[in-house]
Amino acid sequence: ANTTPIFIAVIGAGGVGKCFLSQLRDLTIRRPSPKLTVCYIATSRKALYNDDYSAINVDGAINALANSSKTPPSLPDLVTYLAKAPGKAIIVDNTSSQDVADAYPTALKAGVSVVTPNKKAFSGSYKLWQDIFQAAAASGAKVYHESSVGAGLPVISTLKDLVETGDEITKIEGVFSGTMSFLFNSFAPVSGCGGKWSGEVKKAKELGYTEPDPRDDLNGLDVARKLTILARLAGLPVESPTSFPVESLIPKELESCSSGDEFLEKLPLFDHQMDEKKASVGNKVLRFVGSIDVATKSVKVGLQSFEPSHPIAALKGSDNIISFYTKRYGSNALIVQGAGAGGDVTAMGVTADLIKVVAQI
Ligand code: NHO
Repeated sequence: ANTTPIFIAVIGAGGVGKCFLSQLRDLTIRRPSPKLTVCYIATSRKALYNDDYSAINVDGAINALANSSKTPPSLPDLVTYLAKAPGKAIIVDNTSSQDVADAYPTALKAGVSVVTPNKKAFSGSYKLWQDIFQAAAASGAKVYHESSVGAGLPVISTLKDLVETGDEITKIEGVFSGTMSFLFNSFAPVSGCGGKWSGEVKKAKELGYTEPDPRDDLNGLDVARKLTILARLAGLPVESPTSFPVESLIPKELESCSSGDEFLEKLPLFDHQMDEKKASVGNKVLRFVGSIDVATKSVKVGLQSFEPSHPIAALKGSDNIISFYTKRYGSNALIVQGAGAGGDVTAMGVTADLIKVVAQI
């Protein structure tokens, strides 16, 4: 067996990061591996690491972080630290930071692998996407990002398997946002009248479904990012998540709110706008969907109305549904469905990716 030590650096210990650390601790108890060492854990303000790469106790890491007097080094310094480790290294990026995402090419070039639920790197500029995969190909370092779409659901791995085995993707469509799924399933349920829009948005935030700032879900950008990632994997060189039509559900008047909290406070004043949209579709129900048509190279994100009997209308909770239409699968889609947001299911995708990378490096 390969006994080369592997050093793990965890960046970000918020909703997803905490769940990931707890899964990592359970993993090392279930499958003790002398070769895995967590040598770095950081939030945006604090860091835990030892210059000699000795292990950090994952169990008490959150408390130790709060009490740590160390601040995180710059990203280039972190990459240098990891590249000099006496073994292979993996960065687990549990932040939503563009700066961390921008550092992936440097890390990968230096032979440091990356595992992440952060969508920013894969849905930013097409150049960053190319830089990431070229750097990985050149050094042999791995980059896995299953939870960047559909949390722990096997969406990216399924799409990669379809493409790599020679199937042809014709269309991908579905509900890609756990937050939007939850919001519309409770605001416009198939039966009953549903709650107030602003109240449901607050609830989604409290349940940990939303992005750190809920406006990143409501403006459609979160779904646009996910579609950008899937379209690129399906072979379309989509330039950015703003290069196709995306419908925003943020009232015009609230576009300039300076914080997510201010936005949530003022949202109740605009509940009537969503009530009007809901009433305008009669017996059908509103859902927020995304689609990629590979032949026509068209990607779009927004509201659509569905018959109550449609599988998209019948989704529950914060579930996602993703249908892959391909040459092999014919007119019956390959469908992936289940919980699409939340700390534990998102962290599961990250932990599973980490296990895959550890097995390959
Ligand atoms: P938090 O709770 O804000 O935590 C972020 C952590 O990163 C904090 O500890 C912060 O200090 C640290 N941090 C930020 N910048 C840093 C920097 N430069 N250096 C060091 N540390 C830094 O965020 P979450 O909720 O834990 O999310 C973490 C990542 O997972 C984000 O990239 C998010 O997009 C991604 N993610 C989350 C979810 C989810 O359910 N929470 C999902 C997927 C990916 O499938 C989920 C999803 O798509 C949710 C979506 N809103 C939906 O479908 O409704």
